[in-house]
Amino acid sequence: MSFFKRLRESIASKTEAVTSKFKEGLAKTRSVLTDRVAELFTRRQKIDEAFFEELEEILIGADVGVNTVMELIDDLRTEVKKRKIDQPSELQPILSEKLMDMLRGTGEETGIRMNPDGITVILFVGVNGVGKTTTIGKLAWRFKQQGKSVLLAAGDTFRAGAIEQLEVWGQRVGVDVIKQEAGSDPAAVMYDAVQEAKRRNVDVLICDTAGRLQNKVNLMEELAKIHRVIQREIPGAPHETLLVLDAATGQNALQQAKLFGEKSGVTGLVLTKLDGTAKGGIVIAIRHEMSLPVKFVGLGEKMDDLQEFDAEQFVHALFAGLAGAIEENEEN
Ligand SMILES: Nc1nc2c(ncn2[C@@H]2O[C@H](COP(=O)(O)OP(=O)(O)O)[C@@H](O)[C@H]2O)c(=O)[nH]1
Ligand SMILES: [Mg+2]
Repeated sequence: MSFFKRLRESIASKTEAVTSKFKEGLAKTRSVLTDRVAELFTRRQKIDEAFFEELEEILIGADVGVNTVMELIDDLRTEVKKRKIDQPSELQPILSEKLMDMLRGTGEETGIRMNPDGITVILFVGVNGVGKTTTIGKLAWRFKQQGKSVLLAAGDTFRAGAIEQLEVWGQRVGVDVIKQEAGSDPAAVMYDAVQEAKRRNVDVLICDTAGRLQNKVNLMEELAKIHRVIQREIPGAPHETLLVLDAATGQNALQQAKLFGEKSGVTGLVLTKLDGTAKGGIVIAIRHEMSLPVKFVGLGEKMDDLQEFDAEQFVHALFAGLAGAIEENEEN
């Protein structure tokens, strides 16, 4: 059996596990990344400096990030020397493998870290419009599907319509929302919500927050205060502080990750709007440059459009068909 046949079969068996939604969601990124890589790998007959330069350009163009690309290209150069490879097609599986290594990171647990004895509190942070409220709705739905009881806290008291938006999600999913009037102190809302969560003894409390970046210092102070209130009422909480990033903003998302990640006790990332963007390469940059796990990715606006992140599935969804495309191009 040819090398490509074997590779294709191994990819096929793995991608069976990948939902079609995941692949669909990455379609735009595939068109700027995978298709261009396939074209390069078939057009170029030899691995040389010009080949590496073009590969570099494609990866940077797909928002993989300059630092990450430089490191990746250096690694590939080393492998090419070590394995005495000179055909681009031989490099393709190595590229996939390297990307997977970068995405896997240090192998921290995926999924939500649950409180083994009591209420699990999950706090959502991130700037306006990235998808916090939507992700909370989707996550609440997931927990409900698992038979867990959920309560939501409307901690974005700042943005007009934010409380109502969370309530709409609450109704859709069938969970209650603890709220106060618009403009009230978010820490007070959190206090109320924690009391109510304890009184009802729910499994999960998910807290929304405001994300007004124009007032960075205040935002960080507000988040710290929310943390303190929750911690005081439930020791060990919040069990997760998830930073939501809009993948469609590309390098901006990486900047936000650096800004928040350092200060606000973030334990994991959610990358939204991967559907509809060609900048999916940003996931690789963020994963590589931050020591935070990507917990979920958002692939649409509906209830079931939240996917647990899995490095292997991500790379397979991105590169499924690449080996086949190269082989096909070569046959023609
Ligand atoms: N296509 C797509 N849209 C999303 C996704 N997540 C959120 N959105 C949309 O992004 C907009 C802002 O979301 P919202 O939850 O209000 O952001 P927040 O300000 O951070 O709470 C809304 O129109 C959402 O429907 C996603 O994964 N894919
Ligand atoms: Mg919101």
